[in-house]
Amino acid sequence: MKQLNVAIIGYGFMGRAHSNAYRKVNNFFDLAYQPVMKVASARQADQLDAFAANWGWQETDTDWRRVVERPDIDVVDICAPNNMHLEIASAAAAAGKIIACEKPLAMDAAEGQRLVDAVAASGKPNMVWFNYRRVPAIALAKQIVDEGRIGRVFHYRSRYLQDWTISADVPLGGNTLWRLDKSVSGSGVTGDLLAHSIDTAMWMIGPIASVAATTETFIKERELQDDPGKRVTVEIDDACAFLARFAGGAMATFESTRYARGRKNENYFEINGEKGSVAFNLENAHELGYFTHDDEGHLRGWRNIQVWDSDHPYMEHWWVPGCSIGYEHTFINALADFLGGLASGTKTCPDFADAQATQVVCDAVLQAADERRWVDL
Ligand code: SOE
Repeated sequence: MKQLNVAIIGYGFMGRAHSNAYRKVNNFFDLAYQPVMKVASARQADQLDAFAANWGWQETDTDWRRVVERPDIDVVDICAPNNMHLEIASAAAAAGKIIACEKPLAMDAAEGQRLVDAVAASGKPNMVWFNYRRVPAIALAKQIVDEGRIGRVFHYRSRYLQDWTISADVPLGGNTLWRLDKSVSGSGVTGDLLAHSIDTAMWMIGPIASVAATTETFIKERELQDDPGKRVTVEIDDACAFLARFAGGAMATFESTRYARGRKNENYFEINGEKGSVAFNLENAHELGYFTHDDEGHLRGWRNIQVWDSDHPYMEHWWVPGCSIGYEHTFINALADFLGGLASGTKTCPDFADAQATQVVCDAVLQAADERRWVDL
């Protein structure tokens, strides 16, 4: 196996999810490459050291610039907050590194385009961790659509619902709540959650041609996490709903909020075609709903496919049939695809250009909401 030295920048939720993937990927997938967890970088030395010790990163460095310049580093993995993606990924591209970047690609499409140009100039492989493409049931939905089993698509229906910001006492900013600070996140649910939905939708049925949207910020002021007592205006979209028309002719609805009491991470979509439909909900991640009109009339009905057999996407790499896999495995599957692509020289994961297409839609959605009109892409 060829070794690939990895540097990870950031140690939050995604830092942990990616670290777990680097640790396990060669245990489950037969690959030509083996990632070596060389160095972890973040600003706060004590927390960084604890993170590195827990996950097995060999070294730490609080200066990401020094890390990115190291000649022994092959891959730079960016898990830092969104407002740092541009600077870190640009430096990594200039240093000729392979880049794996968390979603969304950037703060907005202007930044995203600069990153697409930077990786094009470097010519090195790159990917963005839209991990939900690697949920076996979502990959199976894609297979069913690609096999033509649902036929011409009329409708795409999507919602991504959470409830963790309902309390007005949740502060904003700092290490853990930067997603609520627009200057760090770029946007609210649009960039954070709808980016997943848009990526999945365009992967399934092609590009989005136009959007009309509405957004809301329910809690207008919050206390700063790092400066208790100081209150600031909340600028992110707490909720967003948009209509879309796909270039292929399908119409769509997308909804996202962090104010759906009881919904923790409901990432749902349904696709209705001429011959059939598929439906998926991340809260029952090992199941895929499938309806086919091809069945004989008296047998017609929604099937609930348990996606845990070895002929389902990814599942031959995991346990015996009937043993489902979970959230963390989607990152391992994504990494396995990426490493497989590096070995074969083929693109296997959403790359910066794909993520930029999503970023452009996110920008158009926010513009449509601001200007209360349809925006063409
Ligand atoms: C937000 O709560 C969040 O962690 C997103 O940032 C992730 O991308 C999503 O997968 C789960 O929810």
